[in-house]
Amino acid sequence: MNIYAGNNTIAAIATPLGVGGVGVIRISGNDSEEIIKKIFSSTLKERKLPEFKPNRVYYGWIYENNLHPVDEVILLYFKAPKSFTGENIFEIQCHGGVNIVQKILKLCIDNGARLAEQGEFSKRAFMNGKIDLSRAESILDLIHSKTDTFSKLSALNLSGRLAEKIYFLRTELINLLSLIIAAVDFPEEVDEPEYNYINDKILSLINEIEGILNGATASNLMRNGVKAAIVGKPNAGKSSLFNALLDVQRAIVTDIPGTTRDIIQESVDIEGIPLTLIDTAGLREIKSESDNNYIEALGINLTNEAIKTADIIIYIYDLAKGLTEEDNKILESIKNRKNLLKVGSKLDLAQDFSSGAELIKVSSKEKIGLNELKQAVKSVILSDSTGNDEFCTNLRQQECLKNSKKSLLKAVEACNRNEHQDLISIDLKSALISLGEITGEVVSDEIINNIFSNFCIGK
Ligand SMILES: Nc1nc2c(ncn2[C@@H]2O[C@H](COP(=O)(O)OP(=O)(O)OP(=O)(O)O)[C@@H](O)[C@H]2O)c(=O)[nH]1
Ligand SMILES: [Mg+2]
Repeated sequence: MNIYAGNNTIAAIATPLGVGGVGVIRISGNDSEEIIKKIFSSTLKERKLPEFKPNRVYYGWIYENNLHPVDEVILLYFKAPKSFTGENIFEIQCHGGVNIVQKILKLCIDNGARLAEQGEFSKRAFMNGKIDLSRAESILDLIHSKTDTFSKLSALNLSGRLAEKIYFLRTELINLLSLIIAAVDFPEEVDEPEYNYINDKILSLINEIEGILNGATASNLMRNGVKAAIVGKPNAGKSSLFNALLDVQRAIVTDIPGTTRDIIQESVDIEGIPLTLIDTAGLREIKSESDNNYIEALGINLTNEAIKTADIIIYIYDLAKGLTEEDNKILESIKNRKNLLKVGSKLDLAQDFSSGAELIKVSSKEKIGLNELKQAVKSVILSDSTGNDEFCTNLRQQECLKNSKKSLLKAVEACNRNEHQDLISIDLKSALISLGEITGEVVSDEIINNIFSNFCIGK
């Protein structure tokens, strides 16, 4: 059933606003065909409409008053229920200019559509049973993913990996509940299942849930990324290392100490984990109050802020000069920081190719030691994660899994105390509800609205 019956046809620009080859405007709802019929014609000589058949492509013109051309377009028609939203959808592919797409959208709205809210197309797809909640969330992940690994995992969820697993767990739980409830309701006819049997079944479910939760840290890291700040005294080679790790000349490099005044950050993919790399201003004490120093002092303040918020500190000193008093001072101020990596720079000048356990030696100029540094960053990141990424989950889904596990543990305890099975079934039902929240079988409007409000308009 289409729960949006009535005049509630929505339209939005589905492509990013800007100049591009193609712009797409999407219309979804009962009136989409009526609206299209008012603004589309196969020719401009006379008003001519094709007979719209589903899954066909139509060529023609979007026009305004008296067949005045707006743009030459391609129309795609998806008929309910075989469309993304489960409703009648028309997609107008026009030329990708800011004015054109906005004008066509306005025509759709003037002729009866209303502007879609954020995520409303995906929300309708969910409400009309086209996708479950975990698939809808994976669309969001896919759009925002910054690394190849995360895109691949999100695409797997979109294909139903997590949903199928949850469906399997729910089925197991429903089967167990059925045995218990049948015996509770019909004690004369049905024997209650053995406590050992119930216990084993619940433990195996807990085990499965823990398996999914093992990937939680890795999932969160891939979704949110980590921040690493490169810190050291002026001229230590921070910007050079920053550029070398990014493999582009992003930050200015000179032999003048105090070159970098601002915080520069860029994202880099460290084996599937998005790392925000931050180049900072060289740390030193500023004594005089000249204008020049004032700007540098502002930069140093920003650096100190960056140090506070970074997940990883890459501390760097010049191997050719050795550890100076200034270096030691900086090191002293950050020595208690978690995830501190020490890097010796300009290895090509130092001619010191020995390797130390604590120190990673690099030459940004000769591109030596960069992979070693990346590996060190990666192992710091993964140090508190099992690295299990079989299942990719978000915080909301993890919370549901944890709640489900909690209820199952309570059920196990009740089982061990040989409680009345009616009581055990209450905890099992709670566990079932928590699992259902992941895919959206049981979920409140508030949660649904919250999820879809993170989508962009047109998605
Ligand atoms: N030979 C050699 N020179 C390097 C290397 N890395 C940096 N340098 C030189 O060291 C000088 C300072 O490098 P930067 O990367 O600007 O140093 P920084 O730490 O960003 O300096 P500030 O921004 O002033 O704090 C420049 O002249 C670089 O060319 C290296 O690996 N080998
Ligand atoms: Mg610099």
